[in-house]
Amino acid sequence: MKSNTPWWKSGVVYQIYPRSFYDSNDDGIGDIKGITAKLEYLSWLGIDAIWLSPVNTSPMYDFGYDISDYYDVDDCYGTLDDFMELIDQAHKLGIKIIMDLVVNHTSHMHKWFIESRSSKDNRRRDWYIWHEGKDGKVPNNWKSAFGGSAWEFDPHTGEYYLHSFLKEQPDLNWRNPDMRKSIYKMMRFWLDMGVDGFRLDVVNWFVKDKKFRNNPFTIKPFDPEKHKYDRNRPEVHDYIRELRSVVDEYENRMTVGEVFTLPPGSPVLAASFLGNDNDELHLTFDFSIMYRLWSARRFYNCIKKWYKAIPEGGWPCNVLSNHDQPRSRSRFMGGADSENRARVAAVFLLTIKGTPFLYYGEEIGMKNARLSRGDIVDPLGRRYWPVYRGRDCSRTPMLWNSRSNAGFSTVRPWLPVDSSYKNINVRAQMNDRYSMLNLYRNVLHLRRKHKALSEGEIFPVMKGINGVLAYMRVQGDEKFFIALNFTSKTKRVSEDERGQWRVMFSTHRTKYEHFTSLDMTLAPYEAMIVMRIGDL
Ligand code: ISL
Ligand code: CA
Repeated sequence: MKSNTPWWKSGVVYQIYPRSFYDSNDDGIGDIKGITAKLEYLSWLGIDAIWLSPVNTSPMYDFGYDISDYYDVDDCYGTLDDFMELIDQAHKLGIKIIMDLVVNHTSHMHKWFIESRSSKDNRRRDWYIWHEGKDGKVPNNWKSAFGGSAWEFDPHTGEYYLHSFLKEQPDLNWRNPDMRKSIYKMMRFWLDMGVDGFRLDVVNWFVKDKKFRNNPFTIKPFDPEKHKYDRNRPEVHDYIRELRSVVDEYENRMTVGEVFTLPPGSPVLAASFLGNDNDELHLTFDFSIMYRLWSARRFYNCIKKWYKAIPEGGWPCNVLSNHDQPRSRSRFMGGADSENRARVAAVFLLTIKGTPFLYYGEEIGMKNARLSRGDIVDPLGRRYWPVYRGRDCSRTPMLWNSRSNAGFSTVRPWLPVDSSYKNINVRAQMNDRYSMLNLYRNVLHLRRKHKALSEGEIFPVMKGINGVLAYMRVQGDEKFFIALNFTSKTKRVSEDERGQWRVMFSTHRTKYEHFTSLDMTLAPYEAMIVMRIGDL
């Protein structure tokens, strides 16, 4: 029977940072052909969709998050033909392709901005956010996320333009209808080509206060203000509804929004972009878990708040790592326990309710690379070193095998390969049934086979007190019990549910072991998935 559930609810998305996945032409930079070459691997792994960080033409001040041509692919990644070939080959394997839509800002080298800054009466002047100075100074106290004022003076016309990030990333003016029309036209270009959807970069920052009021001032490292007026303005929702209607001209497409807030994260804000009755984005990221330390109780509280915030008809989405944060394996710490923790986290991510997003390398337990100042290319790391080392440590090349450069490239890669590659790599882990990689693969395949694990309702059983998290996933006749021991001690699990249960996956015991009640002892850091197979 074909299920009516859309693919983005039951599927698993795998994020690729294209620069670092696989280099097909030996220039040290990952590229589109490299991704196509590794599709077989991803299909073997069992993912359903790929989200590509930006591949559009860019001067790379922010490694692609500064786009100078929305209609083309950057030379360092290949050609438009390579991209079409990637879509084709991926679709043949049943894998969807999601593009990054970076439309809060463009590159300062985008032709729209070049026109906009050319004169005050240019037809594209108002496509960006221009303002005159105040008493010879910046218009207000808004700060760039990457440091300093968010305003840059442009001597040519004597006004300031707004940039929420680098000065090489001027913010677009979403209040301008012609600008929006051009964005929608560009989206249709990619949707017509067969792209399955978009990840919207900083979607909650698109609209700024009309009156340009000062933000209330509070002192926090890297972020010395509350973003009351330059982010999260209510009008943004009107534009997101408009954008959604463009995507809805096509079948089966998906949008996922990056709703960026500082720690502790905000599930309520993230959920607000799901709209009423599904009229805004299909999915949004809540980063609360990424900001939490390792703890069953904290993880439980995050998902509880997240689920509670999701509107009727909405669907959660869960993520442990991305290209902006330290890799989860390293964040969980735990020294010698870090691999065990990463395994528990993997089973958690793949069995809680919501669409999981994996970050390349997470499936082999990749760690943050140790980099020195000379290696750093991220503008954030260069600016704040050594207080903040930037994002390069989680963007290093994928570890494919134990050969030189971990099989990523035959020449020196753009960022160093992490020194752990002799032990942590795809090739070695494919051959080891008990590896992290095979854990991911097994659980991904189990999810595919049993819809309760992907689409089912979730019912908490043990809420993380005492280090154990346990829950049921239920759909139709299918019922699964998942138990996760977040600690290095054995733990007893006991739930009054008689019946015949069978172990479908465990980090510690053999598959198909049977239970007649849910009364069991978990080994340290054991994660297990059991299925109800009948009455007693
Ligand atoms: O990465 C950050 C600091 O660790 C965040 O402040 C980041 O700026 C925020 O997550 C927004 O990120 C997105 O937009 C940025 C880009 O640099 C990020 O890579 C992207 O994910 C500007 O486009
Ligand atoms: Ca290359």
